[in-house]
Amino acid sequence: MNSFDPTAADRFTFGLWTVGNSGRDPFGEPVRARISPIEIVAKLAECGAHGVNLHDDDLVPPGSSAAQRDAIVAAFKKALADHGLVVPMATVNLFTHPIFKDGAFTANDPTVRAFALQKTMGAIELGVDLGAKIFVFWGGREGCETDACRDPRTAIVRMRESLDWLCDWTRDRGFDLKFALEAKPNEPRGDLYLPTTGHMLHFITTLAHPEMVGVNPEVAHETMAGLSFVHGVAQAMEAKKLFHVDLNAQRIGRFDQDLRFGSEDLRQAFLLVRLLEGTGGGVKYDGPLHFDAHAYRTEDDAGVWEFARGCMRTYKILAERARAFDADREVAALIAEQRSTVIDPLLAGYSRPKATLLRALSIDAAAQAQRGLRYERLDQLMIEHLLGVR
Ligand code: GLT
Ligand code: MN
Ligand code: MN
Repeated sequence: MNSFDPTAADRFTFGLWTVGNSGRDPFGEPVRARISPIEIVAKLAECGAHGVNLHDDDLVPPGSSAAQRDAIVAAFKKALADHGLVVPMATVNLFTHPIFKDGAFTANDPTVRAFALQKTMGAIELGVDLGAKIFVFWGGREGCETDACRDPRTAIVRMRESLDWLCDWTRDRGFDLKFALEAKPNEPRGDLYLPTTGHMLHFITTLAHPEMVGVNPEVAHETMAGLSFVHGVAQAMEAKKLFHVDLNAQRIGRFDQDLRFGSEDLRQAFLLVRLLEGTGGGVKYDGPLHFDAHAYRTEDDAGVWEFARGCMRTYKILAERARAFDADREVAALIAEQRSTVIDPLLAGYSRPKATLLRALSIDAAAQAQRGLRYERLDQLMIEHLLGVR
């Protein structure tokens, strides 16, 4: 074992649906046989993961009787205990069943919305039973192909009604659970409502219990829209709303690829790990590090576990590279921002005397504009750390 091999202390988690992905896509049938949840638990523990997350339907097949459900859950709990794995997060599948073809919480038909709430309450109970402290909402069908079908404002109102309802119900049941909202710009719907982490962060401020609700940003989702994932995560952290994070890799302009963490855009992956680990300063993220990704369709079962180990090792290698980067004196000197004991205090917090002083400041804009900021050197140093030559 070397220092990049994962251990439970690293807080790495995978979903049953991730390592359990059978390689089915819109153009092709599965290429791998189903791996049972119990086998997944054993294998993840062997690979050094800390936890496993699930949708209600990943563990308990829809249509199971209460007795079947209880037997499945008991066997799963035993496997968790035998292998020392935990379930930090649970979620609900509100996208596979055809009833959700027009959405779940935002569907026009109130019967569908009622079914979505019923299903979510069952999934919350299952998650709490397994010890989950975070419940993720990914509204895969909460969108449309034609905006003629529904006023998009109505969709937002329905989303709020559903989340408020579920927050109140969760409180009423006395569950110790937080909600994390996951944004995605499109796919499977033409457009999804609340398409980015920023949209979600504002939406949360309009809820009845905003303190219960945060975000679960996913690398692939922000990147699909061509946005900076690092900026989205940073905004969530600054707002103390990063409750969970979905790590994977993605190329801009493609379908949701959910690739092995760090396998595309290493530079963004490095900056993300640096942000989460706080090596450059600021508060470190201490929640679960979840890989919402799956192995290439070319792989057999051995390739799946190779994929899982790869996600975790790359995260740890990048964390080590980030520490080295931020411990580099030349880097620190280049990053040190300019400070002024005269100007800085004028800019923070308005007062009339400050406004007078600020307006009277003599600033040589031309001289200021001519200063080179040496970010080329800084970025090259980052690349050299990333490439392991410094
Ligand atoms: C689905 C989706 C993910 C979500 C999962 C949780 S399900 O795989 O693509 O981004 O996080 O519902
Ligand atoms: Mn996700
Ligand atoms: Mn995805």
